Amino acid sequence: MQILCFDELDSTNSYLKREYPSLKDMTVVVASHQNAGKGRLGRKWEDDSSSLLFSILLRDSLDMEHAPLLSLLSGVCLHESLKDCSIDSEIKWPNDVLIQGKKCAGILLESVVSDKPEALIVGIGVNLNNEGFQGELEDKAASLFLASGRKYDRMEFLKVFLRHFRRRYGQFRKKDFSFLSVLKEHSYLDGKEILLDYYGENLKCRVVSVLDDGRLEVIDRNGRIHDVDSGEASLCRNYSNSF
Ligand code: BT5
Repeated sequence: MQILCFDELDSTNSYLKREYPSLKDMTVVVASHQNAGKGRLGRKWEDDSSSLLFSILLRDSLDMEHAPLLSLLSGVCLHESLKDCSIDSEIKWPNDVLIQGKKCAGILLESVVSDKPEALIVGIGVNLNNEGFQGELEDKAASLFLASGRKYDRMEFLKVFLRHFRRRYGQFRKKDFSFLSVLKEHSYLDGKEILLDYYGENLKCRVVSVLDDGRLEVIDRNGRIHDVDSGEASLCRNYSNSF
C-alpha cells in the first residue's frame, strides 16, 4: 500500500481524480492541509492543519453496484479506529461519524467513470487535534483531542484506520457485508426526526433504522414507510419538532 504525503493540496480527492491513471489500487494520499477541501454537494470541508485528511484510491475489480456502501463501510472503520483510542462514537448515515452528537469525521465517496468505471475515491477528514472550532462549526464539530484531552499522531491514526479498512474491504470484495451489523448497532439516527431531500422533495420523516442492505428505513407523516439509499436521498438536517 503506497502512502503519498503532502504538506498542502487543494483536496486529496481532487488529487486522486487527476493522478489516478498512474497510481496503483489502494494508493493513499494524505495532506496536512487542504486549501479547497470538499464535502458533498459542493459543501466545504474545513481544516486548521490539525486534522487527518486523506483519500484512498480503489481501481481493481470495482463493484459499482455496491459502491455506495463504501461510505458506510468507512464510517464503521472510523468507529472501530476511535474505539481503539477508547473513544465512543456513532455513525450518522450515510457519511458522518459523531462523538457525543458532534461531527468528528466526514466521508466523501467519488467515482471516475468514462466508458467504464475507472476508479472509486474514498476521501476522509478526521478532526484529530483541533483545540476548538469557529463560526458555523463551533457547536457542531468534535475532535479526538476535545473528546479525550490527548493529542494524536496523524500517521499512527491513519495506520489504525487502514488496518480496519483493509480487513473490511477484503470482506466487502467477497460480498461479506458484515460491517453493516456494526453500523446498525451504532447508528446515530435511529428514532430521530429528519428532513430528507428525496428525489428533490423535502420529506419530513422519522428514522426507523438502518436496514440489512444499508438503506435507511424512514416513516413519513402519513405513516408511509420508505427505504431510501444514499444515492436517492441526502439528509438535510435533524428536525427537532415532532410532526
Ligand atoms: C462530508 O461532507 O462530511 C465529507 C467530508 C470529506 C472530507 C475529506 S478530507 C479528505 C478528502 N478530500 C476532500 O476534499 N474531501 C475529503 P458533507 O456531509 O457534505 O458535510 C460537509 C459539512 O460538514 C459542511 O457543510 C460543514 O457543515 C461541516 N464541516 C465542514 N468541515 C468540518 C469539520 N472539519 N468538522 C466537522 N464538520 C465540518
